Amino acid sequence: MSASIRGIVSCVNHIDGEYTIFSDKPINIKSNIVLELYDIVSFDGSAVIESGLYTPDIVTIEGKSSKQELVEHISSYVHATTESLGFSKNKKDMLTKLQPIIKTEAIPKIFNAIEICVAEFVKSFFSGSPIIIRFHNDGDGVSGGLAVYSAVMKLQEIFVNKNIFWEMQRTIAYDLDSYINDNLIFRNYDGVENPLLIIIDFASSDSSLPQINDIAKKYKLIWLDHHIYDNKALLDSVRYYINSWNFGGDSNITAGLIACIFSSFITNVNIDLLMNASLVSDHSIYAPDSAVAVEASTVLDFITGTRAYSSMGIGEIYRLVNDSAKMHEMYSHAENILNEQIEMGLSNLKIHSNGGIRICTLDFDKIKEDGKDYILPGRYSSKLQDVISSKYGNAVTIVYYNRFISVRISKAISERIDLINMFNGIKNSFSDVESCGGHTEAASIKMKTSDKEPLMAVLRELIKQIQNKIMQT
Ligand SMILES: [Mn+2]
Repeated sequence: MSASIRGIVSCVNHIDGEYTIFSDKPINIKSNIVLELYDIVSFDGSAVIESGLYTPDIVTIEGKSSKQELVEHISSYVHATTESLGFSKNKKDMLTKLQPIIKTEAIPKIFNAIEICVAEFVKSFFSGSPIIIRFHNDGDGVSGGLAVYSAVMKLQEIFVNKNIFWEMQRTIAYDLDSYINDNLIFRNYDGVENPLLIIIDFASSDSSLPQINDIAKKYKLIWLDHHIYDNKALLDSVRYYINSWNFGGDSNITAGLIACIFSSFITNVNIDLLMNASLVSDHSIYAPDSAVAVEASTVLDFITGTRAYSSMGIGEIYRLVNDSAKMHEMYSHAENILNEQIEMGLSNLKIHSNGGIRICTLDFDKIKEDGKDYILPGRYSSKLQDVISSKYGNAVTIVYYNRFISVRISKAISERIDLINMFNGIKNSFSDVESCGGHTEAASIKMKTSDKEPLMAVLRELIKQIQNKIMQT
């Protein structure tokens, strides 16, 4: 019995019959008998594989512990582990690095709030709790996802939490589908720590609100974002909501940057590249003038916004980012496709010029070639708008496809056009419009069907109203 391990069940995976047992450290086991949370168990540990899943021949239940006792065990273990990983030094180093670049009072405040989130994250991680990480599918969101991924890789060197799930979010809302999916996963577990959901770079919108409120009530939610969203009710209900705006910052402090700060407590691997890619990708004023960062941002934007790469998992993207030869290759591939598609778009544009401001429309079907990689229409609209406005100054770009009308407006004229208000008016007078959303510079309308005629009617009305707004001012 010399190799006997005695510990307390800290997490139960009901579906797979797998358990995290906390002795002097966490261990994953598969048990032949059903265990419950807080059971004190013992088993022969002579063949324990440090990082994997261990299947002892016999597991014996010796009694029951209390939540309090287990929490104390875990917290002293977490304390020792974070010391050995050098959390406080890492925090200081990152702060010293960022302060000369991002000179705002918001940064130290964000650091302090993030520190609390990291402590929660590490506690969940080592107790074996399930963790879902959802990141937006663009350069900023995926940079943040990758930063958290590198932190997870670091922690996995100590203990392999087998219950980590990565989801690339293809909508800007924490929608019902995501909510149902997360609940189904979390329902399979019982743990000393509540299951944890991490949201990066999306969901600060009214359509997320019911789902967010409910998930925050039942589970632990860490939410890193930089989209302006002023809703007091939400701020009260979500404890770990780190949005740059709520700390006296603005969208220039990107979600990817916040996620990099989060990860920097745990590891500094590749943080600079990811941070810079995030800043470049979201046009932050803090973006460095660096070719490597532009390359990384272009590649990350491309693979997250192109249908052909939609099956790439976070691990695969992580390996790509760490392979500079592959990155160069992917960059020229992305540049070729983007340029080709922008060219095609420019030659198929319809221009409704007005008061020196161009209103450009494009039928996305015109640039979609069968069998070719093509960038997702929403992302494409933004790129096209960038090119048009750099050529002709302030502009409005409208791309339509299937059931969607996607509108991009130059910042300087966005306020007087007041897109969201205009969209709501259109929605009220056209019964074929299903929904609309976005913000003053980028928004879209969704139709109820993919019939072309109702969409064209809405499009004509939209052009007319935008023209009127431009004429008025
Ligand atoms: Mn972002």
